[in-house]
Amino acid sequence: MRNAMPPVYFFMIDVSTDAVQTGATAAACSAIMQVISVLPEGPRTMIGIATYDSTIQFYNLKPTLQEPMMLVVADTEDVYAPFEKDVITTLAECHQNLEQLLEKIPTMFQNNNVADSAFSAAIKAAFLAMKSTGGKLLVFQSVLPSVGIGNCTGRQNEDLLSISSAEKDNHKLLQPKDKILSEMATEFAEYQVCVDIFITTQRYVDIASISVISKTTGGQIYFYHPFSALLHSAKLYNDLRWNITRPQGFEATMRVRCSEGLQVQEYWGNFRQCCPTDIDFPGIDCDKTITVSLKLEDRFYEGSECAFQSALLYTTIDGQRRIRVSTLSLPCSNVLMDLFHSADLDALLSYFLKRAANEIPGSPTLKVQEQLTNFCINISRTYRQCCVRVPSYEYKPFPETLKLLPIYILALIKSMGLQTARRIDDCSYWITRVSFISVSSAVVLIYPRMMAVHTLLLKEPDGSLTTPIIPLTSEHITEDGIFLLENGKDALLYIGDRVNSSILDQLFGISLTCFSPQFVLQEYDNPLSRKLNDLINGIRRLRSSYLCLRVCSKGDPLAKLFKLNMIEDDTPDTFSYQEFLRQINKQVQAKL
Ligand SMILES: *[C@@H]1O[C@H](CO)[C@@H](O)[C@H](O)[C@H]1NC(C)=O
Ligand SMILES: *[C@@H]1O[C@H](CO)[C@@H](O)[C@H](O)[C@H]1NC(C)=O
Ligand SMILES: *[C@@H]1O[C@H](CO)[C@@H](O)[C@H](O)[C@H]1NC(C)=O
Ligand SMILES: CC(=O)N[C@H]1CO[C@H](CO)[C@@H](O)[C@@H]1O
Repeated sequence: MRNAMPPVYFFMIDVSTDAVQTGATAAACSAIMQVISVLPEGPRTMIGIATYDSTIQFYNLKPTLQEPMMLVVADTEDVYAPFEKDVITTLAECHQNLEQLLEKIPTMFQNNNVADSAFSAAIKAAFLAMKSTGGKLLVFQSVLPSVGIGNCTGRQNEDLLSISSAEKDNHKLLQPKDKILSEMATEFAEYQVCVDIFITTQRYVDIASISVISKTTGGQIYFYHPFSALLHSAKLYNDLRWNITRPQGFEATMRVRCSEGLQVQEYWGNFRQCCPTDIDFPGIDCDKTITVSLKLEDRFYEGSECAFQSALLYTTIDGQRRIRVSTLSLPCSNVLMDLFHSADLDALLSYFLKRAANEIPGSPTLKVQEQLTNFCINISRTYRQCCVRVPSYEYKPFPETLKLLPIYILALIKSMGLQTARRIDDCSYWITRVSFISVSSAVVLIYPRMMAVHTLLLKEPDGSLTTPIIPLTSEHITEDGIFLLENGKDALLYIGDRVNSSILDQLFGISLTCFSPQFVLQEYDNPLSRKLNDLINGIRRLRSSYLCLRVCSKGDPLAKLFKLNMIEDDTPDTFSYQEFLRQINKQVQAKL
């Protein structure tokens, strides 16, 4: 058995024309600069850094050199890496040279007129340098991979995907372009290299192809689109910081077992699976959820118990090997009503979400939508058949525990992954994101929380920042109020056009007509402003995610997005909640 892995962090920064000119390169350098101090301390922590456009530039950070020395890799077809010892150094040793380099990169490339990106070749070269140790590769990428191995050119340039378009197979654009990147990813995983990709872009970058790298290596995609240095720099820094400081394991492997009669059917999440029973993660952290679906193969008897056990073997940052075992035992029942009474709505939604995400790239969207509706119909029908046999039960379409199932399913059908017209990258990003999110994040992503901020701000200070959640319908939106919508990733503040201007002045320091799309919330020295900032920061802490807050009012383009989130309303091509319920009931009646 080889020695426990040291924590190795390798940063790769896109320096192509677009990356530099949008401020993405500078934002990446500044974020890395700020997180150096929170990297794990100790002599084992190693670091490497490279930049790339159509070629790859490595840097030797050895303290014996006066300044960092650039080593260029120009072959992007048959990629090689410079000598490992030259490009990966212990952090303690190279701190100063690293800071100096990060400061210089934006100016070094400020007039770079190379627009092409050899993204895949660059990560391959970094992988070769890290191969003997494994570790985390953090890539900051801004343009479509256009040259060298694993380039993503030659697909349709069309950015929008519409399910109503004549093209029947257009869901295929949500699949990876070819096998090159997925083969690379499998090799990375084998050598314990985990890849996180921070996509800071204003254009289409083919996330469908790129995401397989993170998905297979236990990593994560971060997506900032349309990238704005003003709007996204703080988020980029906070995401990176959290990414680096959150509890982290390396070279992990996991297996779920259960009692005889049950069998693991499928695992969903970000990992590599080389045999049916085990899944491997070069990197594992507290934000990654693994969903396991089970198959019932045999009968269980009333009063017996069935057991589930998951075992996760991993290496900590300090090089300790650990096994975490979780065991759960549940009573069995043959009474269907018991099952309905103990149904877990949130878990069910999370399961439907992951199942749908898994199917979207492979099937026409309408089919996935229809299947979700059918699940809902089948559950209602089974429940009602069951009620008929128990006369004391009231005749309701769903049991109390699953009362909200239809609204969740409708929300899922209207979500980014299944909308009728969407950007390909937005949809691909949605798919990669939902594949590993926790049950509680899944619920708020699908059915965002809306709060009336104006009532909260006017409340007497009692220390609590909780406020009732408002159903997502425009009936509840009034023009004399301020409403916050958050889904765990983004936050949108809608400001009615009759809100008292003195309140606006205290909260934002400007009047309603002066908001720009680049508006960044600040804290002013007054109680209202402090309350609003506390509320937003409270949500950021709760979600372990630095929500990017945007502001809109009547007539803005962003107000349209706000309106789209009013899931219970109808739109020209979707049902309202009431219509959806009627539809379900009609079909249940027909099948009873
Ligand atoms: C893109 O990749 C293909 C192989 O997938 C290769 O034939 C082609 O030359 C590459 N294009 C560029 C511009 O490097
Ligand atoms: C719903 O029930 C019908 C009839 O039992 C079955 O054929 C169908 O596959 C079920 N659909 C789903 C999505 O479970
Ligand atoms: C706005 O609020 C201030 C102070 O709360 C109040 O004095 C003023 O009359 C209000 N203005 C309007 C137009 O309601
Ligand atoms: C926004 C966010 O997730 N911030 C976290 C970053 O990491 C630090 C240290 O672990 C946390 O305290 C923050 O909450």
